[in-house]
Amino acid sequence: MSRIVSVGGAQLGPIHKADRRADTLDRLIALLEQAAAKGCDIVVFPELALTTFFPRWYAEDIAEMDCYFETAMPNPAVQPLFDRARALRIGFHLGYAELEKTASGGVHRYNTAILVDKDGTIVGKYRKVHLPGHRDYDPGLTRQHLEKRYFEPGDLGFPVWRSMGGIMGLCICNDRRWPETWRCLGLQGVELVMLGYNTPTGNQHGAAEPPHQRMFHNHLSVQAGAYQNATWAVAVAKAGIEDGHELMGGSVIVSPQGEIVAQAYTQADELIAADCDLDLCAFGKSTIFNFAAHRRPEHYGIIAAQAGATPPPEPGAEG
Ligand code: CDT
Repeated sequence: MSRIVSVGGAQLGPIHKADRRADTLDRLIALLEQAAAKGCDIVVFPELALTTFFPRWYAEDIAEMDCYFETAMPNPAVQPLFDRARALRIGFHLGYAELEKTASGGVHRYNTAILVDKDGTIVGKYRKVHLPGHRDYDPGLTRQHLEKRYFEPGDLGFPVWRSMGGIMGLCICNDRRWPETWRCLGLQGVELVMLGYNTPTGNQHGAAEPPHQRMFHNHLSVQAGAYQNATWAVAVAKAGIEDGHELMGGSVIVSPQGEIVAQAYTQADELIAADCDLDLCAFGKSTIFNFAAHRRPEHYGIIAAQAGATPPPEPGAEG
């Protein structure tokens, strides 16, 4: 018995500020068609897959960036992707900037991802919880990373959905570095985690963290999250030199044993694919990571009770 979901990871090369939305959509649709031709059930596009990574630019008035946000999903600009996917009977995951208008005339801005099934129905939505970077312009940095300025933290938690015969979960970019993300999904029995990322190859603090280490951290996070929760994972980059700023590639599909089973080798538009047998999750979930048998939540209260670390007092500082 097996439950195979054929998964495509549609890595994107750079999307420059000046690129036309219709041309970007054509690139996504070309990758979707490649995935369908390979027999994929679902294709995963990156974080903020419709635009340049605009949080690298500072704007005094955040509304200046609203041109990068979607106010509805789908909308006329992305409808061709939904239509083509439905015609090809392929699901997809898409990251985008979401602007939500409230009944009282306010707005919320989120870094969002959706899961769309083979009928073109949006079955799941996730809003990024762990927003990296900073809120204000910081002249001390080699480049800005202003996600905290342009987005609010997600308000939907870490939900999962039953789709395509399995239990599906989403997270976005920086979320992959936090074990809390994976465990919240793991505790709901997740079998396939989909995520997109825009990760610079260089450290914005100018620190000695060379690109190979940053790629290692990318893979280490996804492989650990997959292994420790006995789930498949697909992590997909927007890569290459975007408006002069380099983003890493290295998109991967990772098995529930934590092994990379497919990996991109370019920083351009590139499809990776693997047949993911969701039944392979059962081994880890029923043995070393049988949560019901082995977890000790009575000792984990500190994780949900505080954000920052509280080291013990220095010796001699007590009195
Ligand atoms: N997009 C995103 O979340 N990128 C971050 C880089 C943060 S550098 C301040 C990441 O964790 O990959």
